[in-house]
Amino acid sequence: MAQAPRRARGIEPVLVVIPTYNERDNLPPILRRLHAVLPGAHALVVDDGSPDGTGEIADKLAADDDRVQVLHRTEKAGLGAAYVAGFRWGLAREYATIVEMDADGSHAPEDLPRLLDALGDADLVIGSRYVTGGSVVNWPKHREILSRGANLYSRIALGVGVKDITAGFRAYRREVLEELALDEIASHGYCFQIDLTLRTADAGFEIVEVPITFTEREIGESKMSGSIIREAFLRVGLWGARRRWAQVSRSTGRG
Ligand SMILES: Nc1nc2c(ncn2[C@@H]2O[C@H](COP(=O)(O)OP(=O)(O)OP(=O)(O)O)[C@@H](O)[C@H]2O)c(=O)[nH]1
Ligand SMILES: [Mg+2]
Repeated sequence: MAQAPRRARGIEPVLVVIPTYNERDNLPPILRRLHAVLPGAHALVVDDGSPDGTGEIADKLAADDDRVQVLHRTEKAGLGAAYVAGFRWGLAREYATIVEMDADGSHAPEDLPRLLDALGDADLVIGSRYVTGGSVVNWPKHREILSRGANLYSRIALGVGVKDITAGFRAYRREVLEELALDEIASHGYCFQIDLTLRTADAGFEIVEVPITFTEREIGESKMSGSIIREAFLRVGLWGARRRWAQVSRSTGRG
């Protein structure tokens, strides 16, 4: 059956997947802010057994609010694995849209209605720091250099025209996640975002970036690490080399 034109496809119900590791003080306010702007949205907290008790706090919030659910995982297995588990949970239910959002306040729930509006004309909407109107607040210079460098490196290596390919504030139509081979995804850190963007673009889906203001966390600790940076650097380099090789093979008639 031919697909309905995008505009005719609804975006509700919406599931917002929020991965958490040691975010006990950040989680209650972020859920409050989410439901203040989008009272109808459901939230799925994916907690990796946070030692600070975030999982128990999430359970209490869920007990008081039918719109909040919690997925408990036993150990810290990285952002990518937490999102894949959350996506599967959402796909097993009737959600039309699945959102990725951090718990630490860097992604403003108040920006989410604009992301969802843009999904009327797209399959993936990325909340972008690096398109006109986007910005970053309170980031130390080295974090901005790292993020901009990772984006530039990814654009050159992969040839994908997305300005903020590492961004983690996103809205996917369920059809995209249904089509991507989620069990093949092995990326752990922010390279998970690059991986999914690449797969979404390669599958021919429409990607749109809308500007957001990204604010450095005020409470809790960043999980960014040397191994997350190394993972992104190596995987993006490998994907880029594979893409170039495929191009060369095609142009010389060998592929
Ligand atoms: N479930 C789960 N959540 C994680 C894991 N690592 C990070 N998170 C969550 O993913 C979100 C983003 O992680 P952050 O630590 O803020 O990482 P970041 O945004 O790349 O780095 P900063 O900008 O320095 O904060 C937060 O809500 C974290 O609690 C993990 O291994 N498992
Ligand atoms: Mg963060």
